[in-house]
Amino acid sequence: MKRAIYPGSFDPVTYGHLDIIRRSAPLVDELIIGVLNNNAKTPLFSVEERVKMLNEVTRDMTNVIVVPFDGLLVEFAKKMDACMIVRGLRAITDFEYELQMAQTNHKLEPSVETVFLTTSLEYSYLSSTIVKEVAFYHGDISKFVPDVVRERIREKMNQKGE
Ligand code: COD
Repeated sequence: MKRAIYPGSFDPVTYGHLDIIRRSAPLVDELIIGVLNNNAKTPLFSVEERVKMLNEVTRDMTNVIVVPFDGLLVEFAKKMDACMIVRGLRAITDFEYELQMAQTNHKLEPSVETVFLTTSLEYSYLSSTIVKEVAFYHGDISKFVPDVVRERIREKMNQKGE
């Protein structure tokens, strides 16, 4: 069985992430969305909340599962018996970090390859950070995230008293 990991923070999942998920899932037997738990940055959503949202928005995709992980990505890939890491590339600004990460991961675990999908034009500007910033200032984020995610962001901002 050919398994790939699509790892990330997904804080929260956006239409840009979903586009990569939809395009990479048919390339493998199973796509595991790996949600980083021990993020150095303080996330807006807990790992449980991020996993739940991802499960909701990928419900129609039969070969996609969502799994939280801690520690090194390559260790997680080995544990899940995955041979591939999928990453999305937006602009040249992503490239340096992605190259460094792919090369480090390959040095750590040569049996795991990183493959890149370039962003679809309509999502090339989109990031979780931008979504949170627009939401913080009460802007319309309906073009950036699915309805269920929009609702969770609204609830979260209300809880925080914004
Ligand atoms: N279009 C296309 N792709 C997109 C878009 C978009 N609009 N938005 C995001 N993406 C892609 C990103 O480029 C990335 O490939 C993926 O979606 C996930 O993005 P994020 O921002 O949610 O997640 P990241 O980039 O913060 O995830 C970083 C990891 C969690 C993968 C990384 O920190 C990690 O592996 N940590 C574990 C520790 C480890 O092994 N470190 C050593 C690595 S060198």
